[in-house]
Amino acid sequence: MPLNPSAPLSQESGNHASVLSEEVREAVEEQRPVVALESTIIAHGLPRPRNLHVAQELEELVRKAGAVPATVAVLDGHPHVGLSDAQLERIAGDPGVRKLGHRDLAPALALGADGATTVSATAFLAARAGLSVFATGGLGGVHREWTRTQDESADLGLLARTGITVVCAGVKSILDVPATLQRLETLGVGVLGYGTEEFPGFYLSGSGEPVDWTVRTPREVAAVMRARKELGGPDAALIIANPVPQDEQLDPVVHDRVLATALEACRTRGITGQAVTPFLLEHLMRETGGASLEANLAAVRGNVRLAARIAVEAAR
Ligand code: PSU
Ligand code: MN
Repeated sequence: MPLNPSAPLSQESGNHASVLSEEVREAVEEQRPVVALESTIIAHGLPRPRNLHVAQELEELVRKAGAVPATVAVLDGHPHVGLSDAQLERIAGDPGVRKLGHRDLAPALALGADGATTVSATAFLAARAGLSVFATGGLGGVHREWTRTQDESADLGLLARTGITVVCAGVKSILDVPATLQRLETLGVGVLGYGTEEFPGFYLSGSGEPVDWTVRTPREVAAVMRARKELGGPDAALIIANPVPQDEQLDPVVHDRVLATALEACRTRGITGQAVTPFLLEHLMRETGGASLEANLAAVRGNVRLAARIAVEAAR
């Protein structure tokens, strides 16, 4: 094994090009708890310079809970699992960093690009690096305009064939939540409500949609992960849907009003493709005077804390 953490490292199950930080590599080898963190939320989901502070804070939350943080990103065409402080600063500070879904990884590697990884690309790289727990804010999903745009996040298809546990506050409420839940069912992706019988609503504690299964402790989540392993599958993700605390959610009335104007602005300005989600998040942040950002951050913090506790429990 090369000791230089910046040298590309082949993983046991093939010639995966991912560079694991030394800390992450050791933790994986020793089967200690590790939590994967995505970087698109840092580069494209939060305003600079607060995004860097958040990225650092999230890593700190993982450490405090006794796990190793592994933020995932592509730098100079190398997929990194676990970033140094300087690498995290690059992802947070450079406006030229691209947004990479899993289909973008091969071109980004071949062309030596820098990129932040979405849920789909992060789950792909994290699972291949041997990680089993991942935390984010809200997943991508089926957009409300789907009949016109056919916009469904690549997150769903990738999660359907990647056996990783993803802690999130549901799917972003800018989406068609019932349609997304239906797609997750069709795709065979497991959904567990954490301490709730209602699927969370990202900025809101609840979406109004029920979940079929409820778990209440990290130990219960770890037991589900173990049962899935014993069964030998299915090879789909397990979503732990963890609501933002009620006293930190966005005011539902404000949410509904501002969301309507955001969707309208997206339509009239002809925003499409990868730009849609960052546009909507940014619009909501501006029009709520920053309140949506605070709710988003509260959700992410809660998810990262819970993911670390699950990773600790799963590593026992
Ligand atoms: N969660 C957040 N903020 C974000 C995202 C998630 O709180 O910015 C990102 C994730 O990286 C997710 C992506 O994968 O949004 C979905 O983008 P799209 O809808 O274009 O697939
Ligand atoms: Mn999309």
